Amino acid sequence: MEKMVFPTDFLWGTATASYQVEGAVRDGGRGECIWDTFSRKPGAVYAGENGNVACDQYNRYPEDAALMADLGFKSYRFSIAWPRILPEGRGKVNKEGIAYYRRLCDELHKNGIHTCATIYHWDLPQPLEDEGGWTNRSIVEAFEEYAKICYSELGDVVDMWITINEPYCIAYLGYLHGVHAPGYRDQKKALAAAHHVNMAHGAAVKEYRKTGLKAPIGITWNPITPRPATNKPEDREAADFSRAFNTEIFIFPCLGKGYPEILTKSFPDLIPVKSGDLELIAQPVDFLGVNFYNDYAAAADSGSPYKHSFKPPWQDTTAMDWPVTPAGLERQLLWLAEVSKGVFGKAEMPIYITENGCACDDIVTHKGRVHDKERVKYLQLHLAVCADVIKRGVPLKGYYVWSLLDNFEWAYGYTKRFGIIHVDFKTLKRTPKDSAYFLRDTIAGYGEW
Ligand code: GCO
Repeated sequence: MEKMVFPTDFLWGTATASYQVEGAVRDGGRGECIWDTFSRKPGAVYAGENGNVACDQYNRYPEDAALMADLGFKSYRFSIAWPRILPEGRGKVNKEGIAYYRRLCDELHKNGIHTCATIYHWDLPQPLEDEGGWTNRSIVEAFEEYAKICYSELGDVVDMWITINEPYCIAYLGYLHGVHAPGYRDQKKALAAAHHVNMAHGAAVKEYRKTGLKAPIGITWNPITPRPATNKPEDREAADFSRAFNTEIFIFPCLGKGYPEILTKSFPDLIPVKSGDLELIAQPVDFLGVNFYNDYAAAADSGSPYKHSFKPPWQDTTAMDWPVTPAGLERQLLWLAEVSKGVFGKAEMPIYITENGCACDDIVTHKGRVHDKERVKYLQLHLAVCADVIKRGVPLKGYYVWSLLDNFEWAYGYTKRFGIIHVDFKTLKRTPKDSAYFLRDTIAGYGEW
């Protein structure tokens, strides 16, 4: 069996997000967010579930930090809840919120764990959504104000910053497909949101540079880079369009390449760019974050304005019915390394996988074990790709498994388990799964596939 070999300084981490794990939504001075509202909307979330309790990490973070340390993880990617810091979205800072994240970071450091903070992972304060949320250009200044408070209050305990998690999901799941909060299905809103999310990222990085803080700052995308379903020209065109509409609209402006012409021609005037916007967006970052779960094949489909992507029938799927496509990760990392080469004058742009993992129908046995063999296999396949592309010169510097814990999987509620640690949502008991022990051994240098 071939051993997995990674650089000795490769950053191994686990990832979560505030609304998905913290709970305590009415404690510590936290304000309402759009997911509190969306969860109350009939039919929006499975069985009306919500993040009110989630994994109660707000109170149980010492136990979770100790679990990470026992498994040998070096970093923890969490997100800061905007409504804990600014309950009204702007204005009065909630000191209890600051205190929580300082406690969390201190506990992680006590366990020898590096802190990676995502400033925004979808829990927008409801008062800001009431003003139009990401469709209102004023959100850029609001996010800038919020980010500046994070830097000033937490800059001494955060070792790595991510401005925004998955602009695609914020703009398209929230305002185009309507399956995430706030739940609109409106192309004009979605494209305006896309632009304002890009601007907010740039504004936050620009302010960060003024602080003199030394920790690296970057952004996390979930690139969609489907392969053509066949070698027919129309399928190749469909794959190119899908990549432009779903991915390059977010990545290219941040890398200083502006919006792809195929989009500005397809949607004239729907991306509300004003003078200076593109310069603001293209602030130099220190790394790029990639969340990868799977990719698809794309085929021409005149019925779909966004072109048609689908799962070839022969591919395995996870409990989310997402295909298992490690070759897609290879294609995506090679593509991103290529498009980011030389950007901002950097010889290489470090890349981190800031999320990768899968949902499985996990069962705790009578002996208190979870034999999640499908997840171990998924991780083996995708880590094998990581080890391979590093050897081929891709500047991949770290890997965060999604997720540390089973948690609130947005519209699916608690029905989809992504954790390497099982959570009994009645008792909140944590049980490491076989995949946690597989990763422990891989981090220690004994992983195999
Ligand atoms: C995302 C989010 C996570 C999800 C995970 C599984 O990437 O969509 O960052 O919050 O829970 O991806 O869907």
